[in-house]
Amino acid sequence: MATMAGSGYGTIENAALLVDLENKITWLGPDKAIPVEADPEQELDCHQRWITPGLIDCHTHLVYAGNRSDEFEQRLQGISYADIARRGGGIQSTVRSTREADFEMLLDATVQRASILVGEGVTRIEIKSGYGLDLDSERRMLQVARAVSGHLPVKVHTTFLGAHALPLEFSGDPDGYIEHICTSMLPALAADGLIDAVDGFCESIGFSTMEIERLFRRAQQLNLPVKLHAEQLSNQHGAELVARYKGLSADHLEYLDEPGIRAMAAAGTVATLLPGAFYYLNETRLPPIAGLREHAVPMAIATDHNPGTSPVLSLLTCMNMGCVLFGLRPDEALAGVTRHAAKALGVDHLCGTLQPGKLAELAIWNIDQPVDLVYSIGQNPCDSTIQKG
Ligand code: DI6
Ligand code: FE
Repeated sequence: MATMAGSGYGTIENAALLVDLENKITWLGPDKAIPVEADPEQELDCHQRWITPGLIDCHTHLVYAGNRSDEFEQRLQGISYADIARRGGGIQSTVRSTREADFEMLLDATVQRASILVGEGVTRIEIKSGYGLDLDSERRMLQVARAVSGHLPVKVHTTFLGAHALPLEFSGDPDGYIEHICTSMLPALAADGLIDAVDGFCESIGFSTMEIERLFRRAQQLNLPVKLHAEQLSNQHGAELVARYKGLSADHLEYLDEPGIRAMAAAGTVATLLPGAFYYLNETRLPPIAGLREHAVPMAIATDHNPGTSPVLSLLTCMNMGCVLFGLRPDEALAGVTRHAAKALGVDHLCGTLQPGKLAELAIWNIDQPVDLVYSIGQNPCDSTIQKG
């Protein structure tokens, strides 16, 4: 068992784990040391497989309609992501398709995508809105995200990403759109209980730090935690901003600088690395891994699954990319999709490591050692997951 508690993998050989009827871990250790008074109602023999915490994909845009493979082809011909966005493609293209899609179509597509992640050991997923950009469409996206856990053994955390792009109705008026988000969309969707956290796209082709700060102030009034797409394509000092609001995470971070790292370290904000987007955009600027390590900023890894910059549906592949492209150690990659991903969702007191008192959200693997999880691409060593008992 790799408990992922403490440093390294937290390995226990020939491990056993006791779970109560509320799906809480009550004890774990070497099987020879199982307390004599334990008299389990049900036993599951994992036959020498490895057990890890269930994997957590803490940054996804799983709900959307349409297809953007044509843009992939254009990028391969040398047109940049930012240029495609300026020509009305990019996020706007997915907004058009998503607004037209009804609840059932979106739910079908989302459950299909989520089931691929779950089949690779994922037991929790964060899902963002942000392809609706009007109240009804954003609500539908969040309702779809919430409905996923009724179809699969996975827990879903919903994030409101109304500040993803400027909808055409507000063309040339970002202030008006932020105002609309703050006075209408955000409070209404929060009142519907559809928002676990608030996110934004802080970028020259997204929203400025001043605009994002207005959003964060409103989120704070509503007691909603914040996170941010920051320093992906340029350094906008978004990481410092989200750290000032004690944000859960700053995500992407290729252009993060030293003050940003220090601010995140002081605030306890997780650095969520998204190597899938780095890979698909052929980015060459690496996130400052050495600086993040030096300042002990917890690093999570997520798929950022979306139809534009990261159409990858494999968290294991992203762990491999985190190692090969970003230079993470395999144990850091596994911590990035367990302990640190749980912290990025604000649920590290509940899951992300195997420890007494935490939930028994487990992944069971056909591997010889934990490094096998990141070693190969395209093999799926997941035997099964346990979620909700
Ligand atoms: N950064 C990203 O990588 C995605 N959103 C964002 O803010 C891209 C979303 C898309 O291209 O559809
Ligand atoms: Fe994203």
